[in-house]
Amino acid sequence: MGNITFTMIKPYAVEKQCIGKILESINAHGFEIVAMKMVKLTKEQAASFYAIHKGRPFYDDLVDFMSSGPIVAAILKKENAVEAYRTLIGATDPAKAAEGTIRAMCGTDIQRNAVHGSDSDENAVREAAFFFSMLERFD
Ligand code: FUP
Repeated sequence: MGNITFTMIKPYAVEKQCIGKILESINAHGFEIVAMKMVKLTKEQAASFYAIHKGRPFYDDLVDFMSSGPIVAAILKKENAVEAYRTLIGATDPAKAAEGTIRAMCGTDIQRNAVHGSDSDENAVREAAFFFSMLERFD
């Protein structure tokens, strides 16, 4: 059971001025932010990050969307971080996400669903290393 997870505040949630609300919820639920940056991914970088979804019907649209504007990337630290953060963000589709979750609060639809959260310890490690060097993280 790992103690870090990786998150991105996606375009549109950034555009909707939801950064503050999301970070406040993250801190209020006991996650420590141990790395953070605002960046705009190129199409190639978004394609590489989401390579595990290659071939799925939504892949091309997802890559276009995730490279359409700035995102906020962060590493979060907490005991059992991956599972705890998946609970905090709610279901992939904001319409199905439980009340009070980040996706229910700031998501718009299944693509513009406010945030990404790692789905396993292995992916958390891989995704954190995709965005942050050893000099940029404090976990
Ligand atoms: P999640 O782990 O909850 O982020 O969901 P998935 O791994 O199933 O999907 C990854 C991302 O693909 C989602 F955040 C949004 C996008 N997606 C779509 O755009 N359409 C879909 O039907 C499913 C996922």
